[in-house]
Amino acid sequence: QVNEAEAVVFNIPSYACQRRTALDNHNTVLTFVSQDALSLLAENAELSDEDGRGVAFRRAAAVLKALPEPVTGMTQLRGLPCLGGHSLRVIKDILEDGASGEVELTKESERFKALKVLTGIFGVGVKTAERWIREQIHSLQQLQDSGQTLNRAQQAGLEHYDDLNQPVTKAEADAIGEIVREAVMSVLPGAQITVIGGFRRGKLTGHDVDFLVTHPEEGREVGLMPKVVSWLESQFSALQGFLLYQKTTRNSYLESKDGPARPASNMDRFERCFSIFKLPEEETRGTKQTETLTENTPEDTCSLAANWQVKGGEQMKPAGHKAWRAVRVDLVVSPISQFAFALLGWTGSKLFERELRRWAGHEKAMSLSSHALYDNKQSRYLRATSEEEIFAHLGLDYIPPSERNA
Ligand code: DCP
Ligand code: MG
Repeated sequence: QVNEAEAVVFNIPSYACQRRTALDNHNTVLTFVSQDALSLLAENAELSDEDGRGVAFRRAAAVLKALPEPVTGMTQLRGLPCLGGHSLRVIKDILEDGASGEVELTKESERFKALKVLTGIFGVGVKTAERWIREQIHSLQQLQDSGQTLNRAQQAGLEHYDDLNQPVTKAEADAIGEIVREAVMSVLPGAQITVIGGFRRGKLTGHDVDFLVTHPEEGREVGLMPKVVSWLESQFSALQGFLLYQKTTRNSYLESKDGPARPASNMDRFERCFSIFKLPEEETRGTKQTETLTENTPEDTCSLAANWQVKGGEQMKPAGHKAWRAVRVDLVVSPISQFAFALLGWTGSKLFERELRRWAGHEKAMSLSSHALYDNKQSRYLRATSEEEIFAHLGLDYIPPSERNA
C-alpha cells in the first residue's frame, strides 16, 4: 500500500478551473502525442453527437496538459483524476507503441473525414453534415454538385471555405481589432472593447476573433450592434475592412425564461453578431511588400508583369490573388453590470468554462452563466465587477486568462 501511494507522482486537482494550464505546457514530448490523440477522440465523439464521451476525452486531455513534467510510464498516472479506462488505454498504446490503433483508424475513417470537411463549412453543424453524408455527400465538390439548398451562412461558408479554415494570426486579429475599435468608437464614443476568446488567453492563432463591447454607463450599449454593422458595411474603400456576412441576434436576457436556478448553460443571450470580415491583406503584411515594390525600377516591374497584376496603378498582387482574406469575427455586447460575467464566460477555453459551471453547481450550489452568478442556498445573485471577484465568490484561486488554456 505504501508503494501504491508512492506511485502517485502527480497530484493535481480534478476540476480544470482549479488548475493553471498555460499554453506552453510542461509535458510536450510524450503527452503531446497522446493529447492530440485524446483530443481527436473527443472531436470524433462530438461529431458523432456523443457529447458525454467528448467531454470525458477533453477532461483527460486537459489533465495531461496540466502535468508538471512529461509522462514516461503508466504508473505515474495512477490516482490522477479524469483518466478513465478508455483514455488510459490510448495513452498506454502511445507510450508503448508510439501510436494508438483506435486513433489511427478514426483518423482514416471516411465518416470522420467527411464530418470534418462538412462541419468545416461555417454554418454547418453535425446534424446537417450527417444528413448530407446519408445522401452520399462527403466532399465540397459533391455538395456543390448535389444542388442542396444552402442557407445564407452556409453559402458564405462554402464560398470562403479555404480562408475560414486557415488559422487567424495574432497580427490579423490585431488588425481586425483596429477596425472594430474604429467602428464602435464612431457610433458610441466612450465604449470599451476587449478581445476575448483564445486571443485573450494568449493564443497565437485562432479559428476566429472574438470581441466584447460594453459602455461604462449602463444602458448606453443598447442597440449598439446594428449601428456598428451599418458602419462596417458602409466602408467600401480598399483600405477598410467590411462585412462579407453578418447575422445579428438581439439581447433576449430579460425576456428569457431561464430563471436564476437554471441559467442557460453555455448559451447566452447577449446582443451578438456572427460575422465574416473582409480583411485587406495590407493591414497585416502590406508594409514589407510595398517597400520591396517601391525599390523596384520600372523595368523590374515590367519584367514581373507576366506573373503580377497591376491593380489601380498602385497595388500589385500575383495574378488571380485577391487582396484580402475572409476572417470569422464574433462581436458580443454586454451591459456593464454583467461585464465581468461576460468576460469570464467568453474568455474560455471551452473546457475551462464547462468546468467552472460544473464546479459552481456541484461544489458550491451556485449557478454561473455569462450573465450572472446565483447562490442557490442564499437564494440571491452575487454581484461582481471583476473576474477576481467571481473566482472569490466561487471559492477558487484566481486563474489569469493565460492559464485558462485547459
Ligand atoms: N463561448 C460561450 N458560448 C458560446 C460560444 C462561445 O460561452 N455560445 C465561449 C467559450 C469560448 C469563447 O467563448 O472559449 C470563444 O469561443 P471560440 O469558439 O471562439 O473559442 P476560442 O476563442 O477559445 O478558440 P479559437 O481559437 O478556436 O477561436
Ligand atoms: Mg475564438
